[in-house]
Amino acid sequence: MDIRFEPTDALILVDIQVDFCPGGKLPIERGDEVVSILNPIIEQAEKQGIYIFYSRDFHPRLHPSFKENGGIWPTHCVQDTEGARFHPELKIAKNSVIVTKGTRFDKDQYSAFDDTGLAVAFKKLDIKRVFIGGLALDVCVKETALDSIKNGFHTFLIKQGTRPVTEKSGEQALLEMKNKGVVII
Ligand code: VGL
Ligand code: ZN
Repeated sequence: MDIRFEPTDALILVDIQVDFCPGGKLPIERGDEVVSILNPIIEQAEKQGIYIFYSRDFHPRLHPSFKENGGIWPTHCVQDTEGARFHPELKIAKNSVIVTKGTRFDKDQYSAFDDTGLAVAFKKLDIKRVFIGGLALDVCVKETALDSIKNGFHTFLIKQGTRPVTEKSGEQALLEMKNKGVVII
């Protein structure tokens, strides 16, 4: 895919971490395939000097989203474990900014915009368009894209660069995003 970025664009790579890939603690089927699809886009963005934001799920052991703590997910992306690292082949660009989320003890944060201040940073940088890929389509990618729309950014989903937890909710997520104004590319 060839994206011609503009100076007021941002690229967000959502949660491309070891635990969300095959062999990880909350594996998404073929989740690792997004890396080879997104790396050339990251290179293009880097070449054009666009800011590239990498979100990471970074949970304390006591996180409320874990089944062992009454939540719905297997324990995953625990702070400072191997599973919380970015996929080893993911290109980390020169212009990269890391957005850490999921660190709170009182609630989960699926969206990279949820209580991170990211929208404020984007407004300061005069970001107008936001391109999004990563994991998982039906959870954190969806919520990030919907928050991006809510914050007034022209929002694009890089469809080939994302994978769902389940096929069915992935389809639903695409529909919901489209209905709310996300452009699927
Ligand atoms: C995610 C489930 C739990 C995600 C994070 O990044 O999509 N999914 N925590
Ligand atoms: Zn999580």
